[in-house]
Amino acid sequence: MQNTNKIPLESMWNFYFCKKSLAEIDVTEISFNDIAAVPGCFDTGHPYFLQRGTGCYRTFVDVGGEIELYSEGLGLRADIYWDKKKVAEIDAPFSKNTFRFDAGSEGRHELIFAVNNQFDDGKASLWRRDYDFYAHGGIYRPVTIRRAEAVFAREIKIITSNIDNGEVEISCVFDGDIKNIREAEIIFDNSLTVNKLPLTSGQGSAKFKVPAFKLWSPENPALHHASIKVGDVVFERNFGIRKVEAKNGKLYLNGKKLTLIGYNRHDAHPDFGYAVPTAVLVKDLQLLKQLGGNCFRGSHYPQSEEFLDLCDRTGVMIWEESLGWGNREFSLTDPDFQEKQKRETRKAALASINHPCIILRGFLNEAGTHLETAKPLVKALADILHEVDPATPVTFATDKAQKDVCLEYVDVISFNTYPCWYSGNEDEFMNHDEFKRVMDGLVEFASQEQYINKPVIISEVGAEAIPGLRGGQRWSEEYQAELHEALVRRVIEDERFSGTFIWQFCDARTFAGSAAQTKAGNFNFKGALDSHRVPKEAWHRVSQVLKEYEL
Ligand code: ADA
Repeated sequence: MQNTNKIPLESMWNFYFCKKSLAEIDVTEISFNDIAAVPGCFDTGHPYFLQRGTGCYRTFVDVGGEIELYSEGLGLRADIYWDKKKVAEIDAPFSKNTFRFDAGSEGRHELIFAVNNQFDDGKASLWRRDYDFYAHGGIYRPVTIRRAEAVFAREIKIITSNIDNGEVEISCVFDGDIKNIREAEIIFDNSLTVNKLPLTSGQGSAKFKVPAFKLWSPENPALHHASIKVGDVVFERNFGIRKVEAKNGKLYLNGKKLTLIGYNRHDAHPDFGYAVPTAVLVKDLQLLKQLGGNCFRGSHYPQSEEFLDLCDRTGVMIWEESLGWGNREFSLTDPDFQEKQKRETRKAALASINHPCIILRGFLNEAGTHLETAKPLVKALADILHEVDPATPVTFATDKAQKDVCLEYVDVISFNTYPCWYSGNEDEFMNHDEFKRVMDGLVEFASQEQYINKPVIISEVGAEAIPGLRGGQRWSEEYQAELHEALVRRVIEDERFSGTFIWQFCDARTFAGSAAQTKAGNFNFKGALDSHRVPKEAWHRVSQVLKEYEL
């Protein structure tokens, strides 16, 4: 989104909660009796703690004429009202949406977000009650309002085409008053050269060499900037020049073999839900870099613009995926679920297309990919990601291991596996033979001819550790530390692996009574840090192990 014409919005809105569905809400009858922060989740604390219903947020905006309202992400769904009239609906959590509409005459207008967090138990539900992460209600990410320009961008993609000469391909789709527009003028990094991109019906793509280019890498996360002028409107975009390859069974970044060592990270905090403030985002990146880690998997949903910008700037590599978790056949074959998955996967990839930190794109975590009936959707989603972002390898995390029948559609094989936690769970103490048996089995499977050229990642592995519990037995901090150490050593020393994302970065709220293996105390305690980012023994152990290797 360009940075001009932005209308400042309050960070404190009026608020009203009720245990009704969106359909039952009549915004003309709401008496706003409370206040709430935006972004913010209403169910993280008293008096709405873990309540389910509709939180109505209201603010006032001084504007008029055609406007663009950008909602970067909320959950689980919302109806948006302007002066008591519904102007938009959002039916997908974490979905990035822009709405253009006439705000009416210049003056003060009322904006209401009615946000609902009740479960949809239907086949097409994008957040089922058995998902192992808490379905918070709230406006997770920023809401932005701008005065609409005559021309607006549906797509601006800046994709690296040659890392040797800094060449990028810029592809644009503009809309609005484009009938007399024949070209866009592009300036890189405030250089004096004006590059011309021919446009036909608002669309066009061309290759340009970026002057004095620098490659983006974890060690040197160099960023570039493009000002793209179309008519009188200027679109500003940051981007990076980098090349990610999945070939010969390994991952490469800018021609150099990659070993990913990092964590699965929920963009969550017990006090803020999914509306994680900047200070926590920076803290998480600082902790990972201090440890010697180099990546996060954004499990299991699209990441915030802010977090991706920070990862671009700090060189932390990201696996981004659209929202899906353990979806079974009845969803995977449901046309409505398929349409939502395709729509949201495309939308998420397009929204984050210019972030060089994203080195893997995925979808459908632990879906029923052992089923032939899963193939059409898996292929469709992989095709969408390859079409939207041809420069980033595609994967999905499977827990079906040797039974998976959908790996042909992706560039990278990613195994979620829990040796010595879900398998071998009769052992009180870490069973290294069991760990080796499981890992050897995955290597053998992935070394078959049809898979040998695909890189392999251990996308999840871990154990619960109750903070402070000691003794070396299951659920203790030492048990988790021993497992994380065994994993990191195996992944670094075994040529067949290109890396691992340990499950998980920090403890995160889930559900006690769902199919999510009934987690103790409503938390998933597999974090290497507790939910307030205080290290457990496993964090220190991995830090020590990483110092032994020159990654
Ligand atoms: C799965 C899932 C994670 C988490 C993990 C666990 O692999 O992908 O979201 O639920 O298991 O803790 O069991």
